[in-house]
Amino acid sequence: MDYQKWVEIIGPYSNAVEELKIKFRNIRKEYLDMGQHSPIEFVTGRTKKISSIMAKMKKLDTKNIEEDIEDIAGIRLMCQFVEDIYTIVDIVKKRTDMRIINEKDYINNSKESGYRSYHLIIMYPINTIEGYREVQCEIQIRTLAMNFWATIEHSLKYKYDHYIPDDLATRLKRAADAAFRLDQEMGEIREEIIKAQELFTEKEYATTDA
Ligand code: 0O2
Repeated sequence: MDYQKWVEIIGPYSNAVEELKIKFRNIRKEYLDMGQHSPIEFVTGRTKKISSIMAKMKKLDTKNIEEDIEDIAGIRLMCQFVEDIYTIVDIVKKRTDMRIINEKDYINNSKESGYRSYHLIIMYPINTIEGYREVQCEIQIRTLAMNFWATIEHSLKYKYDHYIPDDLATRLKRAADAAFRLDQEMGEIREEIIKAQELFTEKEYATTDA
């Protein structure tokens, strides 16, 4: 397939990513405007690289890009607390502008590697000059600790071409469990942290006004 064809395939997914980034950032803004803790700390998004799409097609032994590659459009939502992840899932479930077609709970069922995240596969409607259609998009929801671990593990996977040596993999697994214990500890003092953050924000405004 030539480059122009790839650009045409990826274009609608790129539109979806841009729109979804704005929508999730607005959810954060709404919470902050109401003086409340936001379950979304920050939002990132990307379209999958052509080389990664091709590698995944090979892995899945498919030629059907649009149906079988779920994460051409990918959104990542980072949270402070594990509880926030489920709040976001509920928010997405209630929205009328996106439709969940699959859910993967890698928090209660962590992957062999130690990977934890909550994945939602959604169908998202877009309007292009060619008309209306829906595109698949993967939303990964994770805590800051889960994100720290996944980012590091991802670069190691890249370095070792997906075959991380056993001793390193064991250490990574231990690190993933430690990150999860950190999340659990933070979860225990969640209310205390949120109150402190609210105070901190008020103080910041007071300083700005002065
Ligand atoms: P990239 O480079 O991030 O795009 P499966 O075959 O069922 O195990 P599948 O179908 O790829 O996996 O879906 P899954 O498990 O929901 O994973 C989709 C994405 O989740 C991955 O995309 C990663 O972004 C992330 N992910 C899943 N497992 C791991 C893991 O062990 N470590 C890290 N760091 N990320 C993970 P890609 O296309 O694999 O990679």
